[in-house]
Amino acid sequence: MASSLQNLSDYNPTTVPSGRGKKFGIAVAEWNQHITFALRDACIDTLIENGVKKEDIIVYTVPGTFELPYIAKKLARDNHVAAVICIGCVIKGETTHNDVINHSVAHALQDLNISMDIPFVFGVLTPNTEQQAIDRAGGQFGNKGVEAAVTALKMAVL
Ligand code: DLZ
Repeated sequence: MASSLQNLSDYNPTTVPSGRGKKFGIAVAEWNQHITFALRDACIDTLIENGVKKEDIIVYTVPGTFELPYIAKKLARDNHVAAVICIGCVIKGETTHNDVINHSVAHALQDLNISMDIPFVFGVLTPNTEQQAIDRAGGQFGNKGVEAAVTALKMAVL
């Protein structure tokens, strides 16, 4: 379903496992930080709302979305986390950089999902326009950071 047909911030709390006692990692890109930091903050709030202690959320920041898989792997290796949430925003521009970054990051994170023992969540926005990103970072279609946190909480108990 397109995110324009559902609100990314809507979830049924009764279907979300508690994160009490668990640690979570968040890797966030600085590029488009007016978007990514809004996703990060909503992600943190949602984890806390669902029982995770603030001190059990480890946040690493990297320059761009392309760097997310490297730091996500390091975060998983160096900390006893139940899941790593990767947050970025690659906006389509005049060149094909967005295709290159989005595909490589998606593949790298999927490889980590298969090769490591914890889940890695794809919290990367891939919009065609900045407005589409704003709409999904706390705007009219909610906040993808909430969706990413809920996904991590659900995956962490599987
Ligand atoms: C270079 C670049 C460009 C053009 N656009 C974005 C973007 O929209 N979002 C993002 O997260 N990062 C972008 N980057 C930076 C790359 O992710 C990466 O940081 C650099 O290519 C250095 O490896």
